[in-house]
Amino acid sequence: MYQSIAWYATLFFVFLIALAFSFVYGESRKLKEYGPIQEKGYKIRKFYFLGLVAIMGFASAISLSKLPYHNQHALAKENGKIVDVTGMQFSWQLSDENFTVGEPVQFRVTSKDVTHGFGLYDTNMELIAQTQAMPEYTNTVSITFDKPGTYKILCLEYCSAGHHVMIKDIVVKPKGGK
Ligand SMILES: [Cu+2]
Repeated sequence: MYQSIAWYATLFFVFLIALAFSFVYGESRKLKEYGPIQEKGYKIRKFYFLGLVAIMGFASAISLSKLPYHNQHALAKENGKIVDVTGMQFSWQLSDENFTVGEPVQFRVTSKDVTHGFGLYDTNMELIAQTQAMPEYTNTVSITFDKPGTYKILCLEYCSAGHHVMIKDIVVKPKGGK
């Protein structure tokens, strides 16, 4: 769903930009006195700037509060389980592969060889968590699975010929189920 929203929003804004360019192109062919146009332009610029600040401020305030990272980290620190993840050409190794709905999990991600990208996809193949898998570094990413099913870990960083086979299925069991 988010992908299609992003897609249509992008199309819409590209269209707006194209419209603005064609307007500017059309206007540039007319000969007019420069002074009044400049004055008008400065006025528009002020409103444009303030409008932009207002819109961006509003969008940031709304979207930042929806970022799950902080909550997820706090949850995982309290009672989450730690799973060490090692990426290598061309597979993923997990220290624990038992996952249950509702249990906060902290993935500690590193790499044995080159840089990989740890991408966790839900049952609808939507990306729900990601971090870099880098040799000699450990990056943590926390998540609480909210529905059972088969999730996938995919490599998000091109790491040579076998990159596309770096896929691992992980099965998340329902709460209380076996
Ligand atoms: Cu890789």
